[in-house]
Amino acid sequence: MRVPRRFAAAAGLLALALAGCGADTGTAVDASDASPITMGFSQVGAESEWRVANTRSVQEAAAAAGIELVFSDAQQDQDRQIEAIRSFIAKGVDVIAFSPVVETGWDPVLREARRAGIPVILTDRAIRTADPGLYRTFLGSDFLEEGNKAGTWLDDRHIRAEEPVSIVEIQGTVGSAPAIERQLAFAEAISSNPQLKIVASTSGDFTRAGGRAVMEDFLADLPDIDVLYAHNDDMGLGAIEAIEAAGKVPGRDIEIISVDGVREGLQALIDGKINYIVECNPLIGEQLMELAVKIVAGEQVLSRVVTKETVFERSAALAALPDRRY
Ligand code: GZL
Repeated sequence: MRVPRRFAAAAGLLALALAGCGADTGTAVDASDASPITMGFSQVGAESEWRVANTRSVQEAAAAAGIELVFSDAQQDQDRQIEAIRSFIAKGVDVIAFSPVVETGWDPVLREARRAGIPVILTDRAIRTADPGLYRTFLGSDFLEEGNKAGTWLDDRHIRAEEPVSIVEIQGTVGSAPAIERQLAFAEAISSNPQLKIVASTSGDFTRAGGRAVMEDFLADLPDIDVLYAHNDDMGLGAIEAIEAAGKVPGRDIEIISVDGVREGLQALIDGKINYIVECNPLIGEQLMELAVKIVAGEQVLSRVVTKETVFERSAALAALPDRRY
């Protein structure tokens, strides 16, 4: 029978304690007998190149760490994620990690995990809850900082604008932490410039097809668009298809700001079709596994671990593209 690492760790600690009291347990658990850690991981989906890279990072890091990964793709559906988490609890995994597709609605299932004694790690996206004890740590980007970087760049670029600058925004998945916070911080960053006006904002659900469809509608409905702010490269690239189909020049007729920094986004930046990209780093697999090992071993970890990220203009994109892993 598999001895879950957490029981093996506890048994090992108990054996050590008893030995210290002179009791000869004769059955000290050798930690090397313990099974590898089993992690249940519920992924949002495969909606973008960022997500594909994030999944690959988690899977490769689990293999490298000798962690048994039970992986579930929710296809951007919260009910499927809740179902997956319940299956991990039933399986008796040692730790659960997941990237919540939206911010709310997680308390009941996370309370079930807590009752089962299974620690939970949030990766990539945060949740909104009145009970932060439902998870041990949140490893992911600072989306407010990302939105602030995007807005500050645009504000600096149009600091002396004497005419209104019409901005359209293609948001990520409705209700998701990145969409909420990238929208909030961007609007805040441009709020002191009276010429910068967001004239339309709609969700493209972080997909290329969604970005193209939303941009087609914007182009049909709005006579003058000066800037597009896309919450990820995939939607920005879809929007570029629509802009070109409308006979306009992306990056010149319509300036484009995007988030992520996937290969194709950097290439579009180099080609002058995107003007600025705020990086959002998907390669958090190694950090996730390090956190999981510590938590299962009963060690304390920081409740918030922010991933390191940068920004790209054309020269930085040229330098980064050759070694870009995603
Ligand atoms: C951000 C992540 C977002 C990416 C998108 O951490 O949740 O979801 O920006 C992805 O590309 O779909």
